[in-house]
Amino acid sequence: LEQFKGIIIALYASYDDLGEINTEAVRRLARYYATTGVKGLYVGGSSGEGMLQTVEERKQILAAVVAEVGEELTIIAHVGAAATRDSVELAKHAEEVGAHAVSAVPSIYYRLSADSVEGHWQAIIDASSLPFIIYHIPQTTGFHLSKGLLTKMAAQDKVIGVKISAESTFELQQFKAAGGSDFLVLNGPDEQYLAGRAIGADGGIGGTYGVMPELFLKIEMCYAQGNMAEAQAWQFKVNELIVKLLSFPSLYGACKAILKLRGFDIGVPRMPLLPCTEGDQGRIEQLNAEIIT
Ligand code: HMN
Repeated sequence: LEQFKGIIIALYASYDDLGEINTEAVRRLARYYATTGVKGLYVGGSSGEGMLQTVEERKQILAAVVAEVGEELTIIAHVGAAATRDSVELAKHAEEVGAHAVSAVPSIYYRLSADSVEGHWQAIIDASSLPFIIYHIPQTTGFHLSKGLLTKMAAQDKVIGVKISAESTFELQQFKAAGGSDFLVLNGPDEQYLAGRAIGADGGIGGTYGVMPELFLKIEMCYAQGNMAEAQAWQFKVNELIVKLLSFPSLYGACKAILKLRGFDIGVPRMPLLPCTEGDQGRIEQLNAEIIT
């Protein structure tokens, strides 16, 4: 499980000027991340706009990522979708192209019972021989994963962990305890990376890591060395930056605008997510300067 412990970047989607998938840009960005020292990439999740893409597009992106950096980085394919059959198809594809694990949110839109979500996840788990990481993000899916269901799912060998984007670190600790010592818990809220680690997370998957991987690696390194004061100072710096990132029309629009300044043109987020405007450019440049100093 070591390959899943540490800093895992939730990869942004790369589009061309027409808004179509740009696999060349996907590869360039993934290649760059492979040089930063992070553990892996989480493909097609919230930051990856998987929910705004067709099944074919999601396959294209994942295949490009694995082909480019699959030997160097741990690649987790997020296959969550509204329809179970889409998720099943994506899970099969993830195994075919050589991803290292699959992960999924509960099916979205319908208000679902625990049995229904369990069936959805089980179908995805059964669709491939890859390990599975539950994605718990109740604030967007509306589904609250109970400790009971988590424990039941974790009893299967293939279910190796959970990514928790809920803000309660108490819940994170409870899930870790429920899953047992060899069950991975990955922190979701980047603002609480250090808090998550301190209470039991094995690492994190985050959407803001992609514009400041070095800073998250510093938090992680200081924490691993037992240097809490310095780890905390880095987390505080990161949080100041995140507050600013969240002040733009969309978080991903801001992250993409920042990467563009650094020579990675990955387009703007798809509607309904809002891009940054001309008027935001000055503040984007300022924020980029703050991140890199
Ligand atoms: C993903 O699936 O793309 C991310 O890993 C999800 C991640 O937990 C992010 N949550 C959301 O986007 C809802 C965070 O990284 C989040 O972007 C960050 O904490 C800033 O609030």
